[in-house]
Amino acid sequence: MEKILTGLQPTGSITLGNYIGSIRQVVEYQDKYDSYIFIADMHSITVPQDPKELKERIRSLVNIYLACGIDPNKNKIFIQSENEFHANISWLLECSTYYGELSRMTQFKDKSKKSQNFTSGLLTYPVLMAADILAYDVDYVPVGIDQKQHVELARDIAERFNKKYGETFKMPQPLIAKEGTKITDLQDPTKKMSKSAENKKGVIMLLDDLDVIRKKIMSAATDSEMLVKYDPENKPGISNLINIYISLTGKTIEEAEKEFEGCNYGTFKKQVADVVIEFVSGVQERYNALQNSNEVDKILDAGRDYTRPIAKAKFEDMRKKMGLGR
Ligand code: ATP
Ligand code: LTN
Repeated sequence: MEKILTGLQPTGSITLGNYIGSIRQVVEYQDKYDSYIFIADMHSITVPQDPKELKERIRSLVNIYLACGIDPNKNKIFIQSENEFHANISWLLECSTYYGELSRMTQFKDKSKKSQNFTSGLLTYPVLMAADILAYDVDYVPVGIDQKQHVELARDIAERFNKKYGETFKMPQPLIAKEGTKITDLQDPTKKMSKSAENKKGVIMLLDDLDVIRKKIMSAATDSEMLVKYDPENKPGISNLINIYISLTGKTIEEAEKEFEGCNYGTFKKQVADVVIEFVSGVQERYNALQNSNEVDKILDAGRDYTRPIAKAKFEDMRKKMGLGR
């Protein structure tokens, strides 16, 4: 079975956009691939974090994924910082990576522009990501398009290391999900629904209060027509609500348009809200049960214990080939 690995940063709350555009696909992958999922907590500290909040977000993120359908029997789920070999491998790889390569990364250029006092971790971030990937000889790395460049760098580093020290790493490939449905902001449907949006009125968080979700949907921006029709260009608000509706019901655009023929926008929004609330309340029920149990600790212990020896063996192999130690 081919292997995939993906890392999740424990920053911000998960939105309905994240679920429809990304988590759903990860849930599908678990039946096709030998899947590794980890919380990239060491990547998150490349920018300032509050320690107490970070700890809560790590547990919360694992529980959200489990509540959304990630099956711990089909995935190795672990926390990056609990497997110290990622950082060890990262250092060895840093010494096969050029400063110029890292300073040319788009994410680094964008993020370093925002502050004068950025850490060196922000620069070396992609090497730690390469270590995450190369430690397990994975075939594919499911990532958003913004992370593709980092996976390509991991390939360059792997190739360089293999050439210099002998065959050590498998070449990973980025797996960019088929154009997922982009969910837009309910208040400004020309913008992506984003967890870092300043105004949260247009953003549905999976952990939002159910009444708040209903209000957000009922006050979503629409248009002056009275026609439930899929036309993202001219009717972005209505088209976004249709996208949400069909994503959660599995219906087609045509079926949805037919169903709401002649409906006013209030009735249509109420139906969308019902569907979203039914989905979210199921997620929240499972999430709350997990938050109140120690099941997640067992899952994370098992993930850590499974992955540590694999990453350790890779580290030892590299160390030996590089002439380190006795
Ligand atoms: P930020 O506000 O920090 O940019 P975000 O909410 O946009 O965060 P990311 O962490 O950048 O989310 O993305 C995580 C995954 O969720 C990516 O695969 C991305 O494509 C997907 N995703 C995020 N927002 C949406 C959205 N509105 N519609 C569809 N997919 C989305
Ligand atoms: N950089 C990624 C998170 C991440 C990752 C990884 C993804 C860290 N290590 C390894 C895939 C493979 C992000 O910000 N989304």
